[in-house]
Amino acid sequence: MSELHRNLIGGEWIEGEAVDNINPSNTNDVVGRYARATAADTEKAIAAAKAAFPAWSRSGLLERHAILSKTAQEILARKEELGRLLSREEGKTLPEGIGEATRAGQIFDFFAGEVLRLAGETVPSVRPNIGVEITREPVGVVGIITPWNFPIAIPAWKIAPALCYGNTVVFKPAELVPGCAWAIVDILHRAGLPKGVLNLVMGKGSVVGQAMLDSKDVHALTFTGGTSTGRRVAEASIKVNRKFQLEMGGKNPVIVLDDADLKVAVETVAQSAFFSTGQRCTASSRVIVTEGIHDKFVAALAERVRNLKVGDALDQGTEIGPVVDESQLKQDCNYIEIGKSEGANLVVGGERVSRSTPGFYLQPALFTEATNQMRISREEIFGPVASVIRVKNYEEALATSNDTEFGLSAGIVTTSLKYATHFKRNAEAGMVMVNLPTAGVDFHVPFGGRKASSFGPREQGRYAAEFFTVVKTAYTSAG
Ligand code: TXE
Repeated sequence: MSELHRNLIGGEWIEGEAVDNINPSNTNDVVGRYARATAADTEKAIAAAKAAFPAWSRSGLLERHAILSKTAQEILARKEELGRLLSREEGKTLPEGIGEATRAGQIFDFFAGEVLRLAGETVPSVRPNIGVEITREPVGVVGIITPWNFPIAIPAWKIAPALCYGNTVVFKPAELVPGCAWAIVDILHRAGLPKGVLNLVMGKGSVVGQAMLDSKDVHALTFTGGTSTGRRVAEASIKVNRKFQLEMGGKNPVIVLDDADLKVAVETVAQSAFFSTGQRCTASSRVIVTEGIHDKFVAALAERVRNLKVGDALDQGTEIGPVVDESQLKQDCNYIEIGKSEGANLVVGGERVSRSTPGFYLQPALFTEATNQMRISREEIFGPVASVIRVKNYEEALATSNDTEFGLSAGIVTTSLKYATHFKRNAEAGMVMVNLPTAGVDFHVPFGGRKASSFGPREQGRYAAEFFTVVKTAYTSAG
């Protein structure tokens, strides 16, 4: 039997009930055994983080810089191995897995630099002989709750800034992906983090996550996941006056205009909708196409989707890995049935397919003749399922793209500077893409959405300081 990967609480590796981590490409393959934390473990982790905060919040900048930098170097040196682990436990393809591991390393590298760049402001007072200093301080104990779809990048973009700015952390990864979470915590621990600064509690959302939400000693909570869980985080946080940040779902549009380059349009939409098995909050599932290009675009896209190679995430040549688990696969298939019953036309895919190993394989599904009012156009499916909505012109395309409760990412494929410029200004989304997939963002610039997609300050890049610090304004009289 393989070694049990334990939780890290107060600097000690703590036993717990063993849970198998299953490979969605091959359910006979156990990726590893991981300890499940209890509510009591979670309380201990929070207490350890609280105890470690005074010293860590005043720790030397060079100490923090060295730990984050060392972590970045180890992740980058092991990116193939970590990428493989990621693909094995989550199901995205190996190049996607290695790309994500690389990005995690780059994020730690970025925040290793940010440690040395935290600046404040000194301004004159409106009163004579008084000076005003504006500084940023760490918030305290930060709770981090992450989803399964980016098992190493999302933990990295929350843990790195939390530690960079002097906070201590209690980290709860999604149940389906403990492997990457454990690996990243192990690397940080060995890089020299003092006891209790970073605590890992793997386990159920309803137990471990809930214990974090209920604790008055978690001073800030950053969450990425489903909309209904996000609401629980918000409600629980308001009760204890906790700072919180939510990244939730999307129903991201991509517009294809008559003047688009057909090849660019097909590739942009195929990438946006189906890569990473459509399991990205920035994936596009609403393809809004103007009349003049509609038929030839749909024919070319259907051809591309028909030929997408679905298979084992680790196999060379696989373009689309499996869906993450049985329950997500059921959700995807259920929405495909809903789409058909609503009158959309399933032109290609949508059926469960088998491969040489038992896994959760779904042929990417493309609907046409959809309307923006259908449930498949309004609710987040979170799988390789996209619908084409036909519109008359740019104005109708823009109105349709904004007619959603979400607002994470929005794309347009056009050769017109006029429409591209207008769209960048008028798309109701946190991120706008011109001739680029709706998913796939840089690690050093802000990430986040509007409306029901996000709440609170942006993540990533220098904007992360907004959430992971609190501002202090100090006045000094010359006497
Ligand atoms: O999310 P959950 P799930 C969407 C997507 C998907 C759906 C459900 O539509 O089909 O959400 O996915 C923890 N207190 N997205 O079930 O449950 C949980 O353990 C505290 C979109 O994975 O929200 C996990 O660590 N925590 C999203 C985290 O919350 C709780 C990415 C997210 O899980 C909790 C993922 C509780 N009571 C899913 N219950 C995106 N937009 O990126 C659960 N958790």
